[in-house]
Amino acid sequence: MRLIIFLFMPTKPAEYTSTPVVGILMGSDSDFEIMKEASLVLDEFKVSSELSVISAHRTPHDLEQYATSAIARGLKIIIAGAGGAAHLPGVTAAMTVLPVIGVPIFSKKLNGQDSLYSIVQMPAGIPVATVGIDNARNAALLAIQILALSNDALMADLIEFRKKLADASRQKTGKIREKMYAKS
Ligand code: AIR
Repeated sequence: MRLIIFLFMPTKPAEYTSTPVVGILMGSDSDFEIMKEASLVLDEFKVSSELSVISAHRTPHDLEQYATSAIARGLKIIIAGAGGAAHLPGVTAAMTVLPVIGVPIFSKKLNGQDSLYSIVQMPAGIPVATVGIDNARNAALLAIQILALSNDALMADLIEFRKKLADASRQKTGKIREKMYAKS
């Protein structure tokens, strides 16, 4: 998957260049190694983003400021990753009508299930689109899919990306047959 992303080159630059359109939040700098993947995918598609550490529990007022000013600052989508009692995506979603995509971060104590359930089990009316544990890459791809609905260049890049993904998957038949042959 990583290889595919880095091989992929957008056919032409998407519309977004300088002002961040995707805000990437994380509850702590300990989430960075996971959340930076979202930033890298967005970079590959030439979608501008900004990274911030804000905690729903440690800096709740900063979160309020961030979420309530997000639309005015030009953000279109927020990706939020947190671990443990991971309220960051949900609280963010409560304070903005922008789509929020939640990334449950793996936690040692409960194997990330605490993060996943905290993020996915939102009350009716305030959705958070939740990706798999540590799957910041999918969060970025989902953000790109949403943005591509109103951006033809980005949509063309996505279609190209999917073609390359399918090609790489098809090549796996040959690879496993080679392995089988090498063993016998
Ligand atoms: N966290 C921070 N504030 C609220 C929460 N839920 C999360 C972070 C991180 C975990 O707590 O998102 O995944 C551990 O943070 P730290 O700073 O102790 O490493």
